[in-house]
Amino acid sequence: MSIWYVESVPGFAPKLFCPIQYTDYSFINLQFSNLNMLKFIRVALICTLLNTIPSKAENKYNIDNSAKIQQKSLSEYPDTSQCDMENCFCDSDPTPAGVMISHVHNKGEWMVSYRFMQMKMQGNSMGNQAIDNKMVLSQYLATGEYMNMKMHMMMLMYGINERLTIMGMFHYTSNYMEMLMKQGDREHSHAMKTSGTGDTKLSALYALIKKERVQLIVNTGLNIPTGAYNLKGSPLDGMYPNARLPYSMQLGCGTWDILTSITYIIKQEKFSFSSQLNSILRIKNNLVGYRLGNEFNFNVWSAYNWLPFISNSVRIEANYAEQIKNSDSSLPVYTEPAANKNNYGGKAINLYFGTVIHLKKGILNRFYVAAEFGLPLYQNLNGIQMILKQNLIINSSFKF
Ligand SMILES: [Cu+2]
Repeated sequence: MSIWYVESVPGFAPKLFCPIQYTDYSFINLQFSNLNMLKFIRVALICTLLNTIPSKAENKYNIDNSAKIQQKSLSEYPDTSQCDMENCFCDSDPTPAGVMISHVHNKGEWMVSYRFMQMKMQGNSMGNQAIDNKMVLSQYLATGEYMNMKMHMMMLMYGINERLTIMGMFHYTSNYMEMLMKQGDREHSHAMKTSGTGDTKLSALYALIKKERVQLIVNTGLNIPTGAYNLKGSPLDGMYPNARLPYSMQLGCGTWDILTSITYIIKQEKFSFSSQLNSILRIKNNLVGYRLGNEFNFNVWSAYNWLPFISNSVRIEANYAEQIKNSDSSLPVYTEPAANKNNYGGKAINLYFGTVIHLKKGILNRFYVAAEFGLPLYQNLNGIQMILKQNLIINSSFKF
């Protein structure tokens, strides 16, 4: 087994945001083969927006039932845009570890957070069917067998005023991939590794609604291509000698992208519910001559605070990514699936279980620790791609 390294200076694995994988958890494999993801995302957006007017519905309910039921409408809850720290919505934040945008800060408040993500992939799929190495090797010289992607993220947030918060996010990524190569009649293993700092994301979050029990946050931002997207193999490499590595082994996407999201959260005494729609729109090709596909991500999650300082959550994440537009013409498309731009993008649904620990006494109120574990429910991907087995996310933050 030969191992070769590519150590990059700046870098980021764009495919951590490419929602792509397959599962062998067939007992929970939902069959949505006729599901049109774009239609789904349109519906999801409409649902999120419709969710934002429960106060009207509830007011009507209250008027209809006022004689019978003493129920408070959401619009009657105090507006917390001027709240003190102890009473803020954000101070009992049950947001799962994998959800990035869920709150704005008070004026002058800082938050620093560290998030770790690890995705493990094994085997290959074509569309929504698992396929064996033999099948892949009938079309390519090599096939991915196992992949481990780790990402470290540092995030900084600052409250400009009670409704507007700015955010910066920095990445360090490492990718490890084991492959099987075909050389004549013989097969041999091969590993590749890339690591380095990644793209940088800057965002502005605005709370359209910031009440004690309901929040609606819109976010718009920019992906700054600080990650390497021109990593090459070593001169002695068997597959990419002095040649550029496939799209998925690069650490950055090389493009300035527009990030948007809309998040709606309702919080009851112990239950909270949230839906969120995220998108990454890529406008121009990078200097190599391609751009990754646009991406859409829809999250629904619910959390239950069964003790004051601990909550558990269930989250469903639906992803849709388009194919790569144009291509890196230096990549020989028959080498391996990852070198062929047709093997990128698709639809996937993942299920996550999470825990949040947030002690609310004194200085500890400023700390937040959360972990989430994800399993794939469904995937239908373009071409041949590796199968997601699990996703682990750990997040901690501190406010000051
Ligand atoms: Cu924050």
